Amino acid sequence: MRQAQGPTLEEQDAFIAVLLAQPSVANLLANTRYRVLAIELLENDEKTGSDLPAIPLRYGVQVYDYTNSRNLELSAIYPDASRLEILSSARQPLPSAEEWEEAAEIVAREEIFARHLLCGLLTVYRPMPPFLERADPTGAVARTLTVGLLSAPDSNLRHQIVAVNMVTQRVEHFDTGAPPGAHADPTTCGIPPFYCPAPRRGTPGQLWISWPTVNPVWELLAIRPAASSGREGSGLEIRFANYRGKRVLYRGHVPVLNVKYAGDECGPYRDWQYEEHCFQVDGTDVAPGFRWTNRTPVTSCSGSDAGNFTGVAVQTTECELIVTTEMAAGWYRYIQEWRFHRDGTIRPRFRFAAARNSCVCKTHVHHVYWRLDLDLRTAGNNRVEEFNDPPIIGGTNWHRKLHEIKRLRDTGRRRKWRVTNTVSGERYEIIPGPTDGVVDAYGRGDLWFLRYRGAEIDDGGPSGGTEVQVDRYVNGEAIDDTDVVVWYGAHFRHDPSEQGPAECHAVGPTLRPIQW
Ligand SMILES: [Cu+2]
Repeated sequence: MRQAQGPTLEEQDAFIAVLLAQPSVANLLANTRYRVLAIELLENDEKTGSDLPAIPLRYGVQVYDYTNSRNLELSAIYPDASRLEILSSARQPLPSAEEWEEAAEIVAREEIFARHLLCGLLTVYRPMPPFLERADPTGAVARTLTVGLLSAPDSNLRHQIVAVNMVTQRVEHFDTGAPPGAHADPTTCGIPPFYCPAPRRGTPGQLWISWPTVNPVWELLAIRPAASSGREGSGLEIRFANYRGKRVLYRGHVPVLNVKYAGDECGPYRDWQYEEHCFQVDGTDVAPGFRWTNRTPVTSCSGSDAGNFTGVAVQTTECELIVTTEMAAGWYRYIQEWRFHRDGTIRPRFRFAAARNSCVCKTHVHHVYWRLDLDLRTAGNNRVEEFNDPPIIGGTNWHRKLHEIKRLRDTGRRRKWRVTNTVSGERYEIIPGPTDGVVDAYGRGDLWFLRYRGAEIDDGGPSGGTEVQVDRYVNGEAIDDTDVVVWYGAHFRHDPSEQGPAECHAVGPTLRPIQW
């Protein structure tokens, strides 16, 4: 185990201070009220052949200027502030923990809530959607965050979601009890919420892991959600994973995560995968955001939203290396795991829970999309084949994928896939999880096989709606015997009449070595 190279949090903060002190920035922010909301890594994923995270690092620092209702993106290559670029826009970055805490304080100052909050008859929580995006005729958006107010069961108070204008510091109520796209009524489902502040987006934390310590079979770089890539983050990210000295996975992550309700009673939502939520991990801190443990971490799947740690738990058993994280998006809780078996099997897993709210009482589907950049031994010379029984092409069970394509799971044909190095013969199978769901129009697809492109590390962002946009990359490029990327979608139907929202069911495929 060793800490990966890169700026520390202190070095990152010092760099932000230098950027803010540049005359061009200082002039724009003079006499304004502003806040640094996030540090995004503006990444170029072009493969260099070296197993080092991209250096130089291009940072996009998101600074929100409340006085002028605008967002300033300061982009610069660390640690050089001289070629700074400034982009001013009406973009609404997601709130940081610090910003949401200010919104909650504004709510607590309201006379009608103050006493009830103090006496515990009301509890604030982070709802969905996280902010309201209402532009005035000039195109400016008054920064407006949402705050949920849960009422104690024995009180006569109303459960509602209010909006807080961060510029005027005024609280807005809704006749329906909630802003458009959400619900708040007396019926709630989920576990009691526990607030724990998430580290700011961009907070560094990555760890090289070799396991077992003696004669390791697995070597990989794990990146905490706060530092993950992609426009919405991509969860607990795995890079440069080698099994017995040979590359399996160049990069594995979750760039897209959606929630879709029947009849759109709430949402649909596109969530984010960089906000870490606390869970219980007892062990030893080995790097910022990484804790080594020999006990199974206790996540919100246990029914408790509280915890003593945010980041990534590293756990080993007799046969597995398991890395686990818990994330939050509004009231949703996501538990993500990567399990690396001694026999070479990789099991990426995702579980779904929620803190108390009214929306999750209604049937909804969680759509989770992994991006798996498999590089079996080498980046190039990889071939994808599909198995069907009964066959769908002639009399043969396996057929090659020649061009980029989207595919569906088909349990009736025991459909599965395999990726092979055409030169040296290493081979992994991709076996769908038995409960990875049936795609609907909103979910778009189950698997996509694409030609690797360095600019395609997420889906490029939503287009009009919130749906995954991987289809935009399917444009007929040849994929046989090249560098291939697999996207894998799972669709988990959450029906509260069949199971409580706190029950956690795992979805995800199995990647198994056949020849190594
Ligand atoms: Cu759910």
